Amino acid sequence: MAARGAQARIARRVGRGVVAAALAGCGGAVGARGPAVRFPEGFLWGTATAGFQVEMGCPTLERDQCEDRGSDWYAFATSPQTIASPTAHLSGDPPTSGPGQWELYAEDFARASRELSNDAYRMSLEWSRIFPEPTDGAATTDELRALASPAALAGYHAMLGELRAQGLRPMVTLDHYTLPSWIHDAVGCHLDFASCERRGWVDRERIVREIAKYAGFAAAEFGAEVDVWATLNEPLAVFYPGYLYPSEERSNPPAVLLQTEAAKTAIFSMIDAHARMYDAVRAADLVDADGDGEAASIGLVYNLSPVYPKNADRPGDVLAAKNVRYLYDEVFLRAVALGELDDDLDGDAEVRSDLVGRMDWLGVNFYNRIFVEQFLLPGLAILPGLSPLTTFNPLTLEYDRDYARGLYESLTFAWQRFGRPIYVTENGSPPIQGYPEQDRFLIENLAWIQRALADGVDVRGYFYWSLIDNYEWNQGMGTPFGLYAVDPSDPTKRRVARPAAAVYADVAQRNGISGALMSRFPIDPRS
Ligand code: IFM
Repeated sequence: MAARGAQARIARRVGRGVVAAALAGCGGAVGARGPAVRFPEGFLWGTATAGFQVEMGCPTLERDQCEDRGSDWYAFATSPQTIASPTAHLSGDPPTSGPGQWELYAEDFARASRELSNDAYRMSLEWSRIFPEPTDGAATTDELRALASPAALAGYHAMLGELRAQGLRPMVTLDHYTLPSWIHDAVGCHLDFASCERRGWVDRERIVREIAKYAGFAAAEFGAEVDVWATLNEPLAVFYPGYLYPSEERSNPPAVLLQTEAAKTAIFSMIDAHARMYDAVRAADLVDADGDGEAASIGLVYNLSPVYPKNADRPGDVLAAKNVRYLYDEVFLRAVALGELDDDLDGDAEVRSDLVGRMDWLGVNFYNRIFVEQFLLPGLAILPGLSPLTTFNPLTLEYDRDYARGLYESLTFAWQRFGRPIYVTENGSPPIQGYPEQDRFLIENLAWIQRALADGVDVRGYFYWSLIDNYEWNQGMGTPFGLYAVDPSDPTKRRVARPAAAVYADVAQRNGISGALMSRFPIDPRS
């Protein structure tokens, strides 16, 4: 994405005064004085969503026009067997109670553009919506097009066209957790992991081949509308709650416990998938949609959480933190960013040439830091190759959600270690007990990004998670992250701005944090 000039930013924002009236509590009239904290010219401001979480629940569209029931997540979240399973940790909320963005996208994008003064938007395509049937036999784009759902293609073209019409640069995630059921039998694998047949990320050869085809097809189909592509979202949140420790905090199909070999296979499948998706998008997206001279900029979205020992005086905890840090922050990113693959997780990696040079940017998602304790069954820790997967006790793993400095730590770590431009692709807090207040969280995190920028980290943009309340995976509609609240039981799916929306609008409009906001949320980002 090219940096925009100041004039373009000002011109685009003329007439977008919708939030001004709401800013009394945020520092007075926009433009009355410059921001106390400024972001670089051309810094992108956006929000992030994912298809499965926002598309379904349309107020007036026929169900079969709105709903995509073809994904593993749909099957996992709606099957009576998984809902009843204590190890699936499902809320029981149907994904069809979502905010209905498949129908309401135009008003959502208008909100992001006009009310929030955003200039970018992160969304995802649903693989199972585009390809409801297997693609195994198809080789060419034409053969794939014959299998693609015309309604899905038309729907995504309409969304992308609307984003661009609203002045929002699309960042498109190709795979945000969900897989088509024809490649992953979420229910069967949850109930009987040893003998299920469609094994998703564990069927390494098949999934890498098919997801690369899908990525190439999407890039050919939507390349004239999209330049910024993310291959996968948060691989860690796929293999960890999928194959090691599903929990109430997060489960992911197949949600099986301590399947370390499968977890390893899933990690290496996703590493291969990223590289092959990168190649496929690079080959297929030849159109420079935003005129910056680059047809495709391809990255990966990764969730980083600084990891600390629960008790720094206990050698077991210190070792557990070291291993978890290695597993969480190093194994995957080292492979996709540097091409260095540690294929037995022993800490030694070898360069694999077909992985090198396949990350144009890194998306950092930041929500919390983690405290870990040593694993209470020490025998497992000494099995060769398994120690990073098992040397901590998930039951005592603790999340600290009120630690904005962790974003700074994550950004500096990623920059120093991998040296790629960074977008903060997700960061947010739901306005519920146990989480920091949304507006304070936002400002504190932005202040720490500012410090990272001042220290030379190449951060190019920020995407708040999320624009609207949406389907929070196994937690269903009960963990609402939106800047706009959506009541799932309201048939109109009306969006209602939360106070943090005005705060974010103020920041985006100024391209900085006002003195008033800095003093309302007094923090010392230098601490
Ligand atoms: O809702 C999720 C999103 O899908 C991935 N990152 C974390 C968010 C909040 O839990």
